[in-house]
Amino acid sequence: MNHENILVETRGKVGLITLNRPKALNALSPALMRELAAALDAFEADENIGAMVITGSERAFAAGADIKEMQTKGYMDVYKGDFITAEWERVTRCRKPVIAAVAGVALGGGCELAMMCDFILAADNARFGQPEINLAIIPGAGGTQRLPRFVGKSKAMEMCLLGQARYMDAAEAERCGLVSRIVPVAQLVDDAVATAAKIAELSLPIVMMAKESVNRAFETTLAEGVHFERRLFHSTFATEDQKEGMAAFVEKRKPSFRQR
Ligand code: DAK
Repeated sequence: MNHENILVETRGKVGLITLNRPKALNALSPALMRELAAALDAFEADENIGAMVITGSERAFAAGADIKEMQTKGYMDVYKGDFITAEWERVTRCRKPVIAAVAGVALGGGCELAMMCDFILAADNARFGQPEINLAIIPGAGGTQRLPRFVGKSKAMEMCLLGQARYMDAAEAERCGLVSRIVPVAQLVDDAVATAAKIAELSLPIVMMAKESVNRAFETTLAEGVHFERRLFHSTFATEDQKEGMAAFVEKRKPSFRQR
């Protein structure tokens, strides 16, 4: 499929999506989000893909939703049209792992898109922020909800209330758990793809169960979450891959998973 706002490639078992609107610092237009959703659909359906990476340029992961496209919209436009909601939520519905590889700015919707992914690898030049308040709007793609879960109430509140006056650099983002690791900017994409490739070597159904179980932690009580994990854990013993994984360990060989 031809895309105008993203680049899509396959590296081994990894699907790599690069946001590509350089003149607008990868501002997230409805057209871009539609293309991103379509690319994710295709990778989700592709049996040869085990994990995905979303990245941007060295200057910008994404500078937010496209302000120029939003500028003239009225309440009835965004409410009745359910403003770009379906495409934005596509990332959160992926069952295969999705890694955000963030270099440069991840602002507003860009920060929110990164947080929708399963984890964030940050380049050493990454900067995160929720500047919506400076436009007299509030975060609209989960920023007020996901950010506190990552960084706690104080930092999230400060970022959402101070906007442009309170961006977070990569070191702080790693310190407070927003990103899993910092990588030199020149190595970011290769590192993210190598990380995704390691996941893609594993048993996909088991990877999907692990992802589902971690995500349940954000939606439920501890007791319910542990119960959910236990049920999934038990079900891993119904898979051929569990037999293979344990046999390979005992026989001191590399497992050959059949994804079943
Ligand atoms: N939208 C449109 N264009 C943008 C943009 C954006 N968000 N960010 C940058 N650009 C454009 C600039 O207008 C400029 O275009 P030209 O003037 O050259 O035509 C070009 O990118 C380069 O930007 P600058 O000249 O400003 O570059 P600088 O290096 O000086 O500054 C910057 C970089 C990232 C600090 C600055 O551009 C900036 O502050 N950008 C705006 C950041 C921002 O306010 N982001 C939040 C946007 S609101 C929702 C989902 C999501 C959202 C809402 C609802 N639903 C599902 C309901 C999200 C909302 C937002 O993200």
